[in-house]
Amino acid sequence: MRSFLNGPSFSVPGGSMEEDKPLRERYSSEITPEDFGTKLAVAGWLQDVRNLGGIAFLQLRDRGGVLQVTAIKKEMGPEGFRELVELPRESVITVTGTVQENNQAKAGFEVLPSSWELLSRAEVPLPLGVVDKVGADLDTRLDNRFLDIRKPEVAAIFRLRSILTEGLRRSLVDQGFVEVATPKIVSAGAEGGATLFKLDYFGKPAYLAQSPQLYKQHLMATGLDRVFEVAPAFRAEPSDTSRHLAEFTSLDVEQAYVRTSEDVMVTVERMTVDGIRYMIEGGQELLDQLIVRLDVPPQPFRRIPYDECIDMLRGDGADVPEDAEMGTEHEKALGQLVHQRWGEDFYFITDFPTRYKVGTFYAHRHEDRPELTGYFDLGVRGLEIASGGKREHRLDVVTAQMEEGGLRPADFEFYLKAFRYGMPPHGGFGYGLERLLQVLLGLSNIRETVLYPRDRQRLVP
Ligand code: AMO
Repeated sequence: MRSFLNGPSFSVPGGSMEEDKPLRERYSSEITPEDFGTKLAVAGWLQDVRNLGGIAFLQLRDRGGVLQVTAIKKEMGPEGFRELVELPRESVITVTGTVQENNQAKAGFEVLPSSWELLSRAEVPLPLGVVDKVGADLDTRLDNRFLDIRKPEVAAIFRLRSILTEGLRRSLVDQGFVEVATPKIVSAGAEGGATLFKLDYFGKPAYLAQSPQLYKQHLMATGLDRVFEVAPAFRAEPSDTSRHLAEFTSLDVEQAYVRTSEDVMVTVERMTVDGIRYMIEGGQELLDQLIVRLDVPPQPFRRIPYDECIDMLRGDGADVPEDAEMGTEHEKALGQLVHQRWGEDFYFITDFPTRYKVGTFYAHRHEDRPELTGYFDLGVRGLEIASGGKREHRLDVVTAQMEEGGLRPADFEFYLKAFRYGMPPHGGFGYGLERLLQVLLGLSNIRETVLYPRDRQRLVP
């Protein structure tokens, strides 16, 4: 610790009195007028230095914000002053000094240092500026993610993500769900072979889980009755888009004794509304920082049968071929139409035709109209956030649906076994956490919502 009021003192291993001092006693945001006149330790990154010769204004950034350290050459001595003001930007320092009111400083106070210590010297030049006005491209930002996240507006995304996740969790716990953890190294996929990551499991073929689908259904045969999981899901997505990741966080829910998919939609709706309300209440300052205005969506969310969605799109002049499923462009257009027509952003597309869900062997089909499933998607402003519905819980029917989808029931024996000895009717959904955050914060690329995104190009950092 450099102390220039009581003569120089240096860090000695095992050390001096100074060594016992905490590196930080307050975050910048915790300092109040009550602290004026007291001596405190603050710490963080040296964001900027304005050196006027005899006096220098240092901006010290920590998790809570930025505070000003005012260095006066006369008091520090020329050597100590020079050492401090010439430190490279983004070096980490701790400063002990007196807090003093100063209306010229942005925070309304400054710290007059009596000692400081360099904790980590930053190399020059920085691969990414933290306070630069001109934005770097996303790839440079992701390559230097630790620096990127030092920017308060980027950190805000991850703080909001944490609050949102907690809000969603709380809602599910309030609704009687139990949080579970299922394996991510699995023997069979549930969402089609095209996006499976294969791996070698002690000489046997295995896969990274695309979804906890088979396990969450399996758990319906255990009596836990209502389960949820927040965990990574892996998809070898063939193309790079702004809404797909190779590793995303899937919030999965499964509940027993559902009559129809409507019971599941009620859960989705309540969880979504509770989660957003929690984020608005707990994260208003962060939302303001990102200039995002959010309202709790009105309930109930509109339910629009798939066929009606197609009619709406065609009525608007879209070319939706008879035998093709709605594509991304159609989903986006539908989001706009729903907004224009009803001023709503959240809506369910219900009753997906069976022909588009043949791969989804676990979907329950309507008894009276087997050409339709009870499956739904939750759409938000043209982005699919969740999908789910009532499952098929009858062994013979689920086996037949598997075969129809080109799968071998023998590969799913562990799953089917749970259907043989008393499987209650059930339903559930998979919900993309990053997609929800992307749409709520109006981010153009889903990668913005992930600390270290994984896609076809990116395995590092
Ligand atoms: P689905 O495949 O529709 O359904 O996935 C559910 C939700 O997960 C999100 N999602 C993704 N997010 C980012 N990148 C991806 N590559 C990606 N793929 C999916 C979406 C999507 O709506 N087992 C079923 C769910 C169920 O029926 O319970 C399933 O996984 O938000």
